[in-house]
Parts: sequence; C-alpha cells; structure tokens
Amino acid sequence: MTPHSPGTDQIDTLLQIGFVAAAIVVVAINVALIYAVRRNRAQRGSAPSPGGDSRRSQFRVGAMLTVFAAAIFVLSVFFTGKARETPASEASGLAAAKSAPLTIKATGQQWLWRYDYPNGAFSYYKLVVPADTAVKLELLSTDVIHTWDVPDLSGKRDAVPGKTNKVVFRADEEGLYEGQSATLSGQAYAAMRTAVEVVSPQDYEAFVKQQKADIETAQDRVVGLIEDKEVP
Ligand SMILES: [Cu+2]
Repeated sequence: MTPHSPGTDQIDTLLQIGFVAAAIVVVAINVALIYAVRRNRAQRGSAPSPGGDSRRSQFRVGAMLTVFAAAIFVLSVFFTGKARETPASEASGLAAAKSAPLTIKATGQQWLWRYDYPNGAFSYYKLVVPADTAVKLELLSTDVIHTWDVPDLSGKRDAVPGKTNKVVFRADEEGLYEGQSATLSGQAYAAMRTAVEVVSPQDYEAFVKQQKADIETAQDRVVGLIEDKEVP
C-alpha cells in the first residue's frame, strides 16, 4: 500500500510494527528451540535434570513477553494517534467543500458499488473525487454486508443494511486508487471491486456536470422510446 490520505501512513506504520513484532517472535521461538535441542543432545544418555529452577525461568520468560507486549501496545498507540482524526479540506481543494466535507452516498449491492453525488449524478464502480478535499462517504447497503476497502485512502469500513456508516478521507495526489473486496457477500464478491479516481477540483466539477447531463439525456431517450411505443 502507498498511503495517500491523512492517517493511512500511520495504518501502514502499524502494519509494519505488527510485521516486525511477529518476525521477532518467530525468530526468538526458533532460536530457543534450537538451543534446547542442542543442549539436550549434548547431554544425551545422562539422567534428566530435575529442573529445579523451571519456575524461575517460566517467570522470566513470562515477564519478557509481558514487557514485549506492553512495548508494542505503547508503540502502536503512539504511532496511530492521528489515524482517527477526521481530515479537513485544504485551500487547494474543492471550494464547495471548504467548511464541510463533500458528501457522497456509496451504496453496496450484490455485486457492485453505486456512488451518488450531491448534484444528482451517479456512477457505478468508479468514484471520482477532487484532490485535497475532505470526502465523506455515507456507506449504505441494499442487501448484505459489503466492505468498502481502498487501502491507500482509508481504513476499511462495512456497509451494513439499515445503517449508515461513514468514511472520511482526503486524497493528496491525483491518480487512480484501486479498492478490493474484503467481505464475502455472495458468489460474485471477488468481482465487487471499486476504484477511486482523484482529479483536480475543476475536473471533478466538470465530471459531475457531464455525468448528470449524460444520465438525463439517456433517461429522456428511454422515456421517449416508451412513449413512442405506447402511441397507437
Ligand atoms: Cu460486497
């Protein structure tokens, strides 16, 4: 993952801390095992030692693991303090979203995402947002639980039927960010991906305007077709 929204760099750091901690545990366990086997082999044939100090060594190992766990906990809290803050728009962001985030409805359904923009336009699969702008997604679902997961921009969040969850992010760079399926939501869940295209605020305005016009044209055409057929 390449972090592109406030807080995601900290989630990334936390992942790396977790990875290093797991690696340390794996190495320590293997070193201890090899040491135990070696020592045992050297004493092969002799009577087993009574192991009088086993209680003390248990205590020592327990204390070491406790200190290790506490250190990881403190490190993690220290490194992720900002990940839970809600980002605000920057001066270079969308003018209409200076004080409040740009709110877009994201609806999960088997098996695709629909995005509804404030001007009435909508899109499927791909979400287009302006750069440097706080974007609030209101996550909804029409059927089962889906998970919105675009790791470069945000932590993952569930879309739960009958509930509105939210995700707030602020993309710092224009580009295409891919999202993946993260919760089994039926046969085609693996294909239920999404993508976020981050563009300049001007391009965003142009996109929603064009999208709205295209949708209206298409709808008028369909209505026209139906009316033509109904005329005897
Ligand atoms: Cu899904």
